[in-house]
Amino acid sequence: MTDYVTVSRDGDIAIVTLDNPPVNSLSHHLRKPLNEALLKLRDDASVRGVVLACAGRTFVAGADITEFGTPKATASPNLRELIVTLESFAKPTMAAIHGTAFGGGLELAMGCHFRVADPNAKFGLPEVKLGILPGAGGTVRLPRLIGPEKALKVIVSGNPIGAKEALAEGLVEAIYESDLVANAVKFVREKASSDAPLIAVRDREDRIASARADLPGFEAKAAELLKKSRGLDAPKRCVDAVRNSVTMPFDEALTTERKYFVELVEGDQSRAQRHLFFAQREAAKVAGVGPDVKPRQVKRAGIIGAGTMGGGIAMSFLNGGIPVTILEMTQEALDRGTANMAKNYDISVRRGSLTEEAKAKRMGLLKGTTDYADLGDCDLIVEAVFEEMAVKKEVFGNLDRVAKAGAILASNTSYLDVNEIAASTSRPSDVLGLHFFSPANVMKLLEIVRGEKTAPDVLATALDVAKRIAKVPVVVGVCHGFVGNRMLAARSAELEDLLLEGATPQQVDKVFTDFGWPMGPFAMGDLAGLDIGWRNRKSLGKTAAIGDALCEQGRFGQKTGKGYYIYEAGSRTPKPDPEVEALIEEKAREKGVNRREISADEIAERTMYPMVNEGAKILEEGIAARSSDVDIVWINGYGFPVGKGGPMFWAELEGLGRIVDRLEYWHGRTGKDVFAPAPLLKRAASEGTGFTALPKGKAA
Ligand code: T1G
Repeated sequence: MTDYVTVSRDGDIAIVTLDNPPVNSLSHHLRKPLNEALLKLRDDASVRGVVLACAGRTFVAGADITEFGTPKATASPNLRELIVTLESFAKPTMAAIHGTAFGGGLELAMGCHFRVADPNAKFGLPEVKLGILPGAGGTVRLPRLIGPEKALKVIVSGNPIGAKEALAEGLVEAIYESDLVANAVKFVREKASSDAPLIAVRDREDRIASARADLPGFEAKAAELLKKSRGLDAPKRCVDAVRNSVTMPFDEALTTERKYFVELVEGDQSRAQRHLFFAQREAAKVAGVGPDVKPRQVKRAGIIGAGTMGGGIAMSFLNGGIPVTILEMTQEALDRGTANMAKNYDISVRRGSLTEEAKAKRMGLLKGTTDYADLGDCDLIVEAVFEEMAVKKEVFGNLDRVAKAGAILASNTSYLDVNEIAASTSRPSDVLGLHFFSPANVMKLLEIVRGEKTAPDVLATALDVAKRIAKVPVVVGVCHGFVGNRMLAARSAELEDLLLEGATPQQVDKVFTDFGWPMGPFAMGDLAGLDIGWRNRKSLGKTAAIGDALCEQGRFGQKTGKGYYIYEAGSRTPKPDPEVEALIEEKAREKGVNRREISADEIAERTMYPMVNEGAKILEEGIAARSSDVDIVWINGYGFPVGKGGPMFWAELEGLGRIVDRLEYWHGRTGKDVFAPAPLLKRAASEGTGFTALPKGKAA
């Protein structure tokens, strides 16, 4: 039990220290004593100023999200009442900020007259990422401190700004390299002795007045920011609330902000996004890999293969500050690969998201070689070679020979059996899969494939490295395609037949984009390259009448200017192609398929429901430990719309009973296995428990 709030004195200045591990979130058990302490200090004539600080690793990181949906969230004193108490002070108040002043934490700090910070502090209002908006005055106070346009960017993106930017924009008064609280006390004492009037943030109008003069500029900025948040309600409400801070009196804007907050927090989108917040943290908690299992040290990584995947994986490590030795078979391939990596960094520099010196620093951590022996000092080696078992086994044979004792050997395979790869070495307990998603330096998901013999500390090391290279890890078991690609196969199984039976590529893709996917399966195929699937089918002795015909005509997608769609010179925008529709009709005739009108519901039922069904089978087999792990895979690896919480969370919203009924209908009509409802899905539907109530498994 900690003292959540302690009050100490430095002469005539009071220091109020909050202590609510792990991130000082504003739980009710913290709010109550804090409000009581502040009221006492406000009326204590011996106190001439107050500094608000936090113990532990960070200033207040926000409201306590675990209280949402419970009476505690709004129990008095709520956060808005706390801020009113702060703003009723006639003496200077200051927040001394270290770590991350996020959400309600930043709102609390803006209830103070002043804010100071340490150089590494971060400031943000990430509520939009939880499907809500700042609900304690953030949308009306932040514009008064840094201007509505800047505030709009912070609130709509949900991304933090650093201390330097906060100082430059006027969010903080000073940055102190050391002795943050002592310097804050000095600052407050000077203010208490000054004749200058104390102006609460709510009463600062200068930044608002100038914005009022240029509302069209504000609207243009808002429209630009909203482009990236298709289908989500919260970003739009964030814009409305910041606009209100400019066009409405403070109290009216504050009341309206509250109305928006209540509307959003009770909606499915926010429930979905809050589910994902905790699901991502849950996914990093792996059975048998508790805090007692220490990760191995990874000072240097080895990457085998400098192609698209190998180069992207190498960049992920370099971005995390981990030195890399990258190996190719020939100097020419090595030079081409490293040149591609430099080119990718140049694009980021041109975009302004990377500085030249940061690029140079990262490339300076890279060593290239064509000699396996040079991998001898690597602590972790990831192969990204051709997706063929024989090739993988040859590579691991070489690694077994040259890698030092204790080095972790990882395969980036998308489908193949990691146990079989591990068995081809003398050190199977040091082997696992690290499945990155293309482009590997961009996509957040990392499927950590746990082999039967993978040692716990090897998994702990993979989880630790994932955090260092800013990936979102999910531990999965061994099966064809693990979690993501196995479910993708189920989602794709009906695509050819849907075209033959009457749908067009653009009609199917529209069902997906209307659902919130960034693009539909056919546009995605054209982007990735249809020849990949074609080669995969041929290796498995499978055929796809339309997909094969397109590839036989050299229509591989965007890279050839034609695939399911046409891509006019240099454009990446898919345009429907009458030739493709004629090809589909011809193939349907050849197969004696009578084409018919196909509804959007049918398309969804024959693609997304089998995907959920496969997810249930994956849970049954223990390939994923939790349904929320499956959600995290799809959000971070395939662009599943965050407002729907991932396939398993969405399925519960959709109704598991309805999904079972429709799967049974299509199974009866077609006899196809992909529609046979998984027993676990039927049980979750009949017991009405949903997936989340099922016992938590351990990824096999
Ligand atoms: N409430 C409850 N628990 C939280 C929490 C929060 N706000 N933030 C983190 N945790 C838990 C988290 O689940 C994990 O628990 C542990 O703390 C460590 O977190 C009115 C309504 C601060 C940058 O959205 O961004 O304020 O797994 O693993 O990587 O307008 O946590 O250990 O049991 O993430 O060092 C707005 C969310 C809330 C910030 C630290 N604030 N948190 O990252 O640790 S809404 C946020 C973060 C709000 C107001 C509105 C990060 C972090 P466990 P962690 P980390």
